[in-house]
Amino acid sequence: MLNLVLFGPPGAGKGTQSAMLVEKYNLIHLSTGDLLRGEIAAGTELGLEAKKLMDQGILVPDAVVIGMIRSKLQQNPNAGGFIFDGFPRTVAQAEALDYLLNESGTSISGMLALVVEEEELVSRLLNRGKDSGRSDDQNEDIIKNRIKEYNAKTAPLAEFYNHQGKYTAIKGVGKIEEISASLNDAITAM
Ligand code: B4P
Repeated sequence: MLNLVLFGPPGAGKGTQSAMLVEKYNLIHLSTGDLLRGEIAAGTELGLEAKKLMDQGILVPDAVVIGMIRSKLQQNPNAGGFIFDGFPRTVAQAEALDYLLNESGTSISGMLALVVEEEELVSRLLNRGKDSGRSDDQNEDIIKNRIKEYNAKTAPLAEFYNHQGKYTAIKGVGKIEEISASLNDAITAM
C-alpha cells in the first residue's frame, strides 16, 4: 500500500502535483484544505469556524482536521493507498496519522517535500488569488502569515519524517512536468 505525504509551504504546488500522482498511482486524494473549503461552501458550523481562522492565515485546530481525516480513512477501508495533501501540518497531526494508519495495519511510505523560496510562493498565491475566489490568496499580509505559520508549526515535520528515514526533498521550482518526474523517481526509490 502506497501512502504518501505531500509536503511544502503554501503555494509550493501540492495540489497541482497531487492531481497527477493520484492518477498515476490510483491513490485516494485527501486534502484538508479542500475538505475545509467544502465545509465552508456547505455552510456548516465547522466551516464557519474554520473560515475565520483560514481568512487570517492561521491553522485550524488539530482536533478538527484529525477528525476529518479519521472519518475519510474509515470511509475507504479497501483503498489501495492515500495521498495526504496539506496534512499533517503539526507534530500532533503527524502522530495522530501514524496512530490511525497503524490501527489499519499500514503506515506512511514516505514524505515528499516540495522546496520553493518565499518570494516565489507569494507571487504564485497572489496570482492564483486573481481568479480563485480564495479569500486567503488575496492579500500579501495573510499569505505571509500562512508562511509564518508554516515555518513555526509545519516545517519541523521534516525532521519528524527524516528521523523515520522517510523524508525526500524535491526542487519545487520549474516546469510542472519536471517536478512531477522528480516525484515519480523518488516514489520508485521508496
Ligand atoms: P491548503 O488548501 O492546503 O492551501 P495551500 O497550502 O495554499 O496549498 P495549495 O495546495 O492550495 O497550493 P499549491 O501549492 O497547489 O490550506 C489552506 C488553509 O487551510 C491553511 O492556511 C489552513 O488555515 C487550513 N488548513 C488546511 N489543512 C490544515 C491542517 N492540516 N491543519 C490546520 N489547518 C489546515 O498551488 C499554488 C499555486 O501555484 C497554484 O496556483 C498553482 O497553479 C501554482 N503552481 C503550482 N506548481 C507550480 C510551478 N511549478 N510553477 C509555477 N506555479 C505553480
